Amino acid sequence: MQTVKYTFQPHGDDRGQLVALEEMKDIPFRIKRVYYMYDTGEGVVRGKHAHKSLQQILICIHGSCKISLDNGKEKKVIPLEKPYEGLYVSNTMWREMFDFSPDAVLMVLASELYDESDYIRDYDEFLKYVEQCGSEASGVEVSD
Ligand code: T46
Repeated sequence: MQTVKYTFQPHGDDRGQLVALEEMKDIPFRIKRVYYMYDTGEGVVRGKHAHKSLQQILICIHGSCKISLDNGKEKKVIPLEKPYEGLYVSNTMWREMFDFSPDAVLMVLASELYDESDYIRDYDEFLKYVEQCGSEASGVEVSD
């Protein structure tokens, strides 16, 4: 299973670093929403769901965490530990976020507004959904 991790271009000078992200340029979709999580407790696992159509880029802008992605057939764990790296998460990926460092701030750029009806929270339902969708799943093209 292939995953897409972006390395963004930091604009560094003697004052420090700055990363700028523009929709449809650095980010492969129009950004409709930004949210972030912090103060995540030790041992906490977040996520545990997939989406019907939401695409996202996850950036751990401070500290570190791990993301587990599962396409229904294979699973992969991707560490996020650099503020200039972004992990693309397509809709039909079961995702879990875990192993947060105490100082971790995980920021998410999302292609849609918040919509509870877009969530698939039951794993068996997710497996049925990916089976039905097959190659129709939308998002960034990745080949094995
Ligand atoms: C995802 C992963 C990576 C809102 O009111 N608006 C929002 O935009 C979001 C994202 C959440 N909420 C509320 C809903 C819940 O009462 O915030 C609370 C926590 O949300 P949730 O339990 O869904 O958080 P995570 O960390 O399990 O999942 C989130 C996103 O919801 C999800 O889309 O892909 O991060």
